[in-house]
Amino acid sequence: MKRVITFVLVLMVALSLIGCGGNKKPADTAKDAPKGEYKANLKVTMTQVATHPYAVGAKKFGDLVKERTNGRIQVTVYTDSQLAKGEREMLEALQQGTIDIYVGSTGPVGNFSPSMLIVDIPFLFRDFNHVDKVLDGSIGKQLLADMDKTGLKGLAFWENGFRHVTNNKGPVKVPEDAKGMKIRTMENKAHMLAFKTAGLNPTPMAWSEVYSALQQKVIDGQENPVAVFYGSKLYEIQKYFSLTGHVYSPALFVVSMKKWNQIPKADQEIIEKTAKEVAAFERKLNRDDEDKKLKEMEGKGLVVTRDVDKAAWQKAMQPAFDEFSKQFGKDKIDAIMNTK
Ligand code: EAX
Repeated sequence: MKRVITFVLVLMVALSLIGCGGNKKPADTAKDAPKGEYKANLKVTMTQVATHPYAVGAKKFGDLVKERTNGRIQVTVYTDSQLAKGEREMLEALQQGTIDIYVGSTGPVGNFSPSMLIVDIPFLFRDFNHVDKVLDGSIGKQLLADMDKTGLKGLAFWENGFRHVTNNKGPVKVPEDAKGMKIRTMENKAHMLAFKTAGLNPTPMAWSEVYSALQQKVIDGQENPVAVFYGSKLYEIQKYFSLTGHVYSPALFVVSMKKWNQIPKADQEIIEKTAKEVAAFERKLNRDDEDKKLKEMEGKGLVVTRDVDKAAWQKAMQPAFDEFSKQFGKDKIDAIMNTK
């Protein structure tokens, strides 16, 4: 009997030691926390104003995630480049884990995840239908997956839009009308080469510096979709808007991988599903009132050139298209261009 009691006591002590020194992760690792315990307030950064589709979409995302996590995960949207002066700096902050979420253009993303640069090649996308087929299909899925190794978790393609040239010198129909113009571009190699081959003088700059650079005539023009130009009131300091549509600029909903890895799996699924769901809402919002915004700005004195010679712009930017087709490979370019 004595031996049995001793055996049971030894067994109990042994088991309790395994419990302490075992390899069980501490319960307080957020990822392991039971779904009901994880709480966070995710900071969203963007260059755009509160009325831009990025911000309206981000607010909708926040409302849905809060509702779907019973208030455990809140979202705060920081517009107007409050958290960093430009999109490249914002993406660097996500890599460091100091900002949680980025909503912005793919423009600078190619500097972090090289395969993403393909979407910024001039005259690659035909129209919005073509855009949606490519970005919501296997090509878009792979471009997002390629980002994982860069410390950036790309969850969904939102929309910036077709980019158009604006300037202060005169109406622009063909590239010769803009010859030598100092045009602000994003920090994007494809855009810079495209404008160089078209005879302009590309000047990369953070978005938050553009308004004053135009005002002080450090640059003659810039290029952006209607909603960006309208939201930042560039019609106050830019007289001519030419519907060149030279590049389709996707936007991205990106989470810092450092933050992503702290979020429990079930909450990650809610966040990813919601970001993808809001993509359709944000793209529609961006597309629906482009004409209305243009007409409103014409009423304020903006001169809109609608009969741009797009073929001339495409021909002038062809060397840039050819250069990047070589870099990415004809098969990848054809896979996008042949998507019906
Ligand atoms: O993402 O910097 C740019 O020109 C972008 O189009 C803008 O920040 C919106």
